[in-house]
Amino acid sequence: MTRLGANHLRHLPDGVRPDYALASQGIGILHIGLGAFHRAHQAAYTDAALAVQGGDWRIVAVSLRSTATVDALNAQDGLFTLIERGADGDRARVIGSIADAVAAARETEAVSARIARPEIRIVSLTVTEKAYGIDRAALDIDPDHPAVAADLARPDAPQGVIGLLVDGLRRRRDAGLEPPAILCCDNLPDNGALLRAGVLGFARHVDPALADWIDDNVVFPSSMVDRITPAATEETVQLAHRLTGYEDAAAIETEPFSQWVIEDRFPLGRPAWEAGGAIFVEDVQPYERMKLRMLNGAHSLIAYAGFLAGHAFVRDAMADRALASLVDRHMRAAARTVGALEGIDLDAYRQALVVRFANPAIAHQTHQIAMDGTEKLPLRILAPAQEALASGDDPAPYAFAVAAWMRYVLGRDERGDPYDLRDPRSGVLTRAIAGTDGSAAEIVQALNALPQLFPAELRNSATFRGQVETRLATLLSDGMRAAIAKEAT
Ligand code: CS2
Repeated sequence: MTRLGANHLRHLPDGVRPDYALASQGIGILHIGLGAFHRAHQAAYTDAALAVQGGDWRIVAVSLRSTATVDALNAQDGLFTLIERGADGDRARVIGSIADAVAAARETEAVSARIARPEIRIVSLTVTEKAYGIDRAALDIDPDHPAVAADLARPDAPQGVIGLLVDGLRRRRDAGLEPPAILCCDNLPDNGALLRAGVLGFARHVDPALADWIDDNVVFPSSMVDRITPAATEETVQLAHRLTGYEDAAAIETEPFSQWVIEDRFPLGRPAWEAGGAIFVEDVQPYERMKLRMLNGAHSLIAYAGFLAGHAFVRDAMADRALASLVDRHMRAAARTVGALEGIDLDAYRQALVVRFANPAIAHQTHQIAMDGTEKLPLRILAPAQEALASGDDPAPYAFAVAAWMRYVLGRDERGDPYDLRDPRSGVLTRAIAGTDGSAAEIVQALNALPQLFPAELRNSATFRGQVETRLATLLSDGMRAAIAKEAT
């Protein structure tokens, strides 16, 4: 098998090969978080922009933890195959926008030093919710977050996202250069403002003058990103080989749909991302609410309820009619908290989500989405639940999702087999559960009492607690399938 690489590009058919001369496009973006999502999303939009308009906008992609993807990409001159999989077939395209990949764990100074290089005009991020360590309520850093704590102790040798950004910006200021725009692409509401608060909070602790410079000079546009992208598997690599004829250890599969809504604030310029379909707006927040609450909220419901009902993949959960009806109910409830959005028909958006979730070609594991529940739940489920309650809407759909999560936190499936919770607070969760008598009432009480999880309005609402407890009791006594059937009638 021949490995994908720049000198084979000319053998690839039109439409598969990047439509521009890679070597003549310089670097303009440093991206942190080299997971599947970045490769299926921002890297693909940048590739489309380069094809249409060119420009020095190729990407240096940094992986904070893994070295395997970095090595795979560098062995392929940064090239990788993106496979779009839909009900009507698979389509492969080789993406050329990544110029270089860096493993932060191996090259500790490389990230901040690169941020300070003049050609870097945008720093973008997809590091997942849990990596930031920002206290959303205080709009400051969370000093107890492990990476934040470590970086506060050694701000000159940062390893976490916020520490790296602040150190990079410091070097940039010291070099007398204008700062890059910092573009958060994670599923967080108001993600630009949130990241700004975290970066400023950290800088205030370590260098107040730097904090002032950041405050005055650095822009943090918000963005809403969307593309359902499961983790790559051995099958992805085989499929890439079948479709292109080349071996590709960094191949990714994704759905045909993708969306990117961005605030157009890039003082040093940006790629023509419109070429890939990006939309530029004044205010991203309403789009983020829609996506987080309807797509991601429903996804979490599918993850917990589906996983425990024995559905390994989202598409299987959608084939379960009773569960699919709860997904629909959940999205309708979430839409009521979103409000009117110019140019968007929320009914059509919901219907499109049903089709996307059911995509027979995408094997998106419920266990993958179930990961990091303590990070995801407050944004996707608890925030709209709180608003529903305040506005007099029935919060039952959210109560069911929360009960499903609580059942999931027990860490054993209905056959008694254990599974990995994969949550940054899994130790805390397990200890909280161990201190109960196993009844729904005590489990609700224990999980409700965890700090920084349930908002006070929900914790103190007899209605919501009662709804969660009744549902959890059914789950414990009758199992998930019976609970879904009961809820759906
Ligand atoms: C999913 C998201 O894993 C998860 O939590 O809900 O990754 C989802 O697939 C993306 O946000 C889709 O854009």
